[in-house]
Amino acid sequence: PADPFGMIGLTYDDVLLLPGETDVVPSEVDTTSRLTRELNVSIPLVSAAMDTVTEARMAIAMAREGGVGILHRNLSIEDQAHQVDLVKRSESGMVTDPVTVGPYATLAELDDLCGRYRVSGLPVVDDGDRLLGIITNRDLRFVARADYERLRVHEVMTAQPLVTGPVGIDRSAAADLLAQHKVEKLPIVDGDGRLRGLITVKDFVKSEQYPDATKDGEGRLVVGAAVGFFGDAWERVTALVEAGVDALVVDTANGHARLMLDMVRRIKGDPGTAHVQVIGGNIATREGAQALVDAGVDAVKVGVGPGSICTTRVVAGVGVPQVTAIHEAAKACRPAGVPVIGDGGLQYSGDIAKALVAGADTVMLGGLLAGCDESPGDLVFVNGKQFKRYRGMASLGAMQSRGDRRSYSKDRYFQGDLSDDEIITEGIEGQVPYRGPLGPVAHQLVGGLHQSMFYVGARSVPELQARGRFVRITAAGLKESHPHDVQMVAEAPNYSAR
Ligand code: RVP
Repeated sequence: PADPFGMIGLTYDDVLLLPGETDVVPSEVDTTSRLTRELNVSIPLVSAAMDTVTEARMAIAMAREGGVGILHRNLSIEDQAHQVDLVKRSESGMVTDPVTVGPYATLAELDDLCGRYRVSGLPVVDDGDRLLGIITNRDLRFVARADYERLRVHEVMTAQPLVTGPVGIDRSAAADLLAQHKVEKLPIVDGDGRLRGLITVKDFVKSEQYPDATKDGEGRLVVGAAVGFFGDAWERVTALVEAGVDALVVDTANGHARLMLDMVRRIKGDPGTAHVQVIGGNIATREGAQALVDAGVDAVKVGVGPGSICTTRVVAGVGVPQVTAIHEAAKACRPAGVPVIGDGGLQYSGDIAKALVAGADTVMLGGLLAGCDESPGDLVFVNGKQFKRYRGMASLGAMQSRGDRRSYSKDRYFQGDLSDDEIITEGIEGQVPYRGPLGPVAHQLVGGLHQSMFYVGARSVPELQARGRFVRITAAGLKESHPHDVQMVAEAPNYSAR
């Protein structure tokens, strides 16, 4: 080509947003945005499909805050499908397919089930799904642990007649019944006495506590999950869809790959899976985005190499600085009405608005969320300070198999055919400061976005995308942007020096 260097690649630290005329108050802005063609989120944040970031706990917390979590795929198919199940059952107006127990199960088996699904009690049904009773903490309070192997559910449960509701009962009638009878769980039964759902007090409290939660048509939390396209990938797709997943991310380090496009078409074309939203990625060019749009994706995920734990750009010498990558991808996605997810490289809340103005509709976060309580992994203490482990999915730790646990992370980087000692890593293993629960962390991130929108004079995300303008800065400008010439003496909730 005449000009082998083409365009200049810019990233978050290369640009700032221009302040503009405004009559917007930060607290009044609306951060609702499009995750995919058919799914909206009230905060434009997505937690990364990484094994140190998103399992069910994080996905539940993210959806409650109004964003969404993408369950990582470095798990067996059953385990990942179970994670979807945990999120879908976590809370809603009504659980349509509640976990149940049979009358002849032992209390030890019941205890196992409750632990596995993190619930405090279960409806008891016979083989024909007819409701026999309910067994909760209350029934178990005076039973000695030593008797758990011996006693069976029917000996301890609260048996019929129970307070139940009819199929189709509305929210307020259900709340009235729960209050009137001072019970915590309301089984929903049909005319034949068959269990058809369960409504719990906890769900009512939760839905008041999290008014902006991301929910599906049945009031269940929305969740996404990552899949690949090698080996048993189709089995994974169908298991996740069966478990009720709302969005599948066909997840690879190079989304501009023929196999990737085939998988997108297959999911979109199969009557059993076509109703699920499909996100494709990652790409970092306009052509890559166009190929995904043409294959029929419902959102495009952008990012090759910006991740805080990623070494692709040094190991392979490949990538596009993230603001330019998002901007280029949006050129293909915008005209087609396909939302863009800016994945990786965000260091501070201000980067969210920069991503949106560059052309993203949501951003995916790894490092900024890995320090939260809800991310997998224990706290580590180093010199009296608390950290949590955070590693790339292309790090040695994530790509190596352990015991009989196979790594599904290898094929994200097209290295499924390499043995463990041949792996070419493209990521590192590290740690990030412990940040406590997600709630306050999300509050600071979204609060920063509110401030951006106020400065730009935008009441909504589409307005921000339309009005926002960049100024390119130099290294001196970046130095000026950060605190300088002062020693920090107190910790700020949303700033730490890198
Ligand atoms: P960050 O938020 O900057 O920590 O980046 C997270 C993103 O990095 C992920 O969503 C993923 O796209 C990418 N990633 C994950 N693992 C690796 C790697 O090992 N190279 N990169």
